[in-house]
Amino acid sequence: MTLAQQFDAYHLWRNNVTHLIARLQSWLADGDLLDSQADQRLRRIRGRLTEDKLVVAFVAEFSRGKSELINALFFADRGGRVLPSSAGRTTMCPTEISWEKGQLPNIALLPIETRAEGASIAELRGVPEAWQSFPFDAQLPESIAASLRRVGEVKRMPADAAQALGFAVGDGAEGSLVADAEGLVEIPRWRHAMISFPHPLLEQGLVVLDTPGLNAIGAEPELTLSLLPSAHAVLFILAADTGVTQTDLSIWRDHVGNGPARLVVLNKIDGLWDGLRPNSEIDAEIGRQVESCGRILGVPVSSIFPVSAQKGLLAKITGDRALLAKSRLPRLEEALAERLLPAKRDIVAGGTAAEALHLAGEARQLLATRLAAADEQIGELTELRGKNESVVAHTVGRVKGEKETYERGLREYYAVRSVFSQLSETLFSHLGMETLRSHARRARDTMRQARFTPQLVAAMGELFAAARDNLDASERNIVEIADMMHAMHEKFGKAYGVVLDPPPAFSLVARRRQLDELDSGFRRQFGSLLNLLTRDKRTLTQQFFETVASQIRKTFDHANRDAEYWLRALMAPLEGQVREVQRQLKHRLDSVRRIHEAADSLEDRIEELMQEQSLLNARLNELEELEAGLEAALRPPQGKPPTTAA
Ligand SMILES: Nc1nc2c(ncn2[C@@H]2O[C@H](COP(=O)(O)OP(=O)(O)OP(=O)(O)O)[C@@H](O)[C@H]2O)c(=O)[nH]1
Ligand SMILES: [Mg+2]
Repeated sequence: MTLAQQFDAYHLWRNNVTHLIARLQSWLADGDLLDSQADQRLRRIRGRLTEDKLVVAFVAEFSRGKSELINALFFADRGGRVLPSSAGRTTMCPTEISWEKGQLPNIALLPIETRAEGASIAELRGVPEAWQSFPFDAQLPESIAASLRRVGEVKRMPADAAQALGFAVGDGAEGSLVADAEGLVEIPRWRHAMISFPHPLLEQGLVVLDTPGLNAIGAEPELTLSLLPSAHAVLFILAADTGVTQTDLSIWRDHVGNGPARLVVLNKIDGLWDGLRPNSEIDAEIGRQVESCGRILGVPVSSIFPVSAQKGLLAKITGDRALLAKSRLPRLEEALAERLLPAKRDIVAGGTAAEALHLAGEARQLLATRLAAADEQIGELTELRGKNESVVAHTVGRVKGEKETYERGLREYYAVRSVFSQLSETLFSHLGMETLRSHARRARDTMRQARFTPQLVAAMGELFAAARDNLDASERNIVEIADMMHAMHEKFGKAYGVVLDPPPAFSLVARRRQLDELDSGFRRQFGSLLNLLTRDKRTLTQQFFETVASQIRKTFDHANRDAEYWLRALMAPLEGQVREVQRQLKHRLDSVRRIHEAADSLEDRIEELMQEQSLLNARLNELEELEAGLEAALRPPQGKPPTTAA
């Protein structure tokens, strides 16, 4: 399937899931089974389903053909180049291309000077005044080209001013900038570009992230520590004419790594089409190059895609099918589609499945309790048929006794609930944003006073250590809470014959791993950059620090949300059942009392209960059908094992 077809299939699936969840939501509301928290939860799930984006990032040393590949993969239908692509350095700043209906086609650029202000790109996204915006006419290729060329704009400034913005100035080694005779260096004019470009794939939620070559990559920690790690797929591009150079290798190691959704592209294979050798020989040579790249990067050859972006683009524009096949672009397209969308589907399905099905399960348990109570009452009342007044009085006494015993038993439940609240509070004190903020404040102060690199790194190390300690302490809390609730579920279930699904498992392992990845990414990147900088490490250090701190914040934020959801999922079913059993006992007592007082006829009451019974059975069937629909939609497509995505 092509990317466009995969996108269509994904959207069909997503609309189906959204529709099923909406049905579940209204069904729960109709049956009075939806509390406000659960309602909010379902709303959020639906919001998440409609808003989701898919980010594909292109990373490489300069001039490997990133921009050309983007043009060939996504924009060939425009009949020419959309992104500028030329020899030497072309793209000077990270460039995000996306589209939302109703926008005007334009390019918004963030001046490089904003680096000195300490605000992150993420923060500045919400500040339109910080950006310079240039609209273009998406129907006119010249208008598009003229506006998009701005991503390549540079400016000259004194070396120390450039250093104050976090650029490395040196002898040109490892991408450091070299000052000219007047002491000026050339730096990118913009820090980040956001292009709004009307396009069907972009409208479906695709976001393309083009990046500049090495030195500009490394100098924007937010790109490398935040944008790239969160991309759904990263394409790393090599060129057949250069092979894997030292800088390619360091970009690969520092910024791409080998997460599951990483694809390696060996571009410019047309350089080998010399017109003299037979195709078989050329193919063999491409095969050898692919193998050698695989060996050096440590990836299987099946993840390496030899292509010619330029010929692929040309072939698409001129409709030359033979050339397109020869460019091998279609295979890359397929691989991208196959890895990207199923992976995305699994992530979305995973999150959605757990939450929506859990809520449905809670409702099912409540209905089951109601049904069991109706059954029991029918039995109880049927026994009273033809019995005298004293037997009825005896039954009233028995139900009353049961109700009192139950209410006494609830004391234990209230005690557990209060311990639960205390433990939850402790959990949030470890996981809380306030704690994290105070760690960050301390680390920031230490960094300000630090004068040498090891001190800087140590201060960051302390922040990571503090964050880890908090996750560990939270994990211990989680185990304690889980044990207690497990016992409570079991006890309650046994005592009242109520069937409760086992409480959901929860752990912070994934968050812990995020933290570890951030830590090692930071160490690698910060370490190699600091070696480059001879003086004025302040701006860069500050940028690194703020990026890391905000990523840790994000991790904790997620952990908090997960924990909140988990605690609710632990307590809500129990709470619901406690109330339900209480209500049922009250009903039973009321109805035998009324029969005793001859206010109601026994037969009428039995008839009523039987109607309720069949209504509950019908509702349970409806719910089961809804659950089955959701489960089927959320199961991975047949024949394909679930993908693990980055
Ligand atoms: N022969 C050949 N040249 C290519 C191919 N792909 C790109 N190029 C050329 O390589 C040069 C660099 O391409 P770009 O797309 O600008 O490379 P980039 O990776 O975006 O480079 P920066 O933006 O500078 O980081 C341009 O002159 C392209 O025309 C290809 O498949 N074959
Ligand atoms: Mg480029």
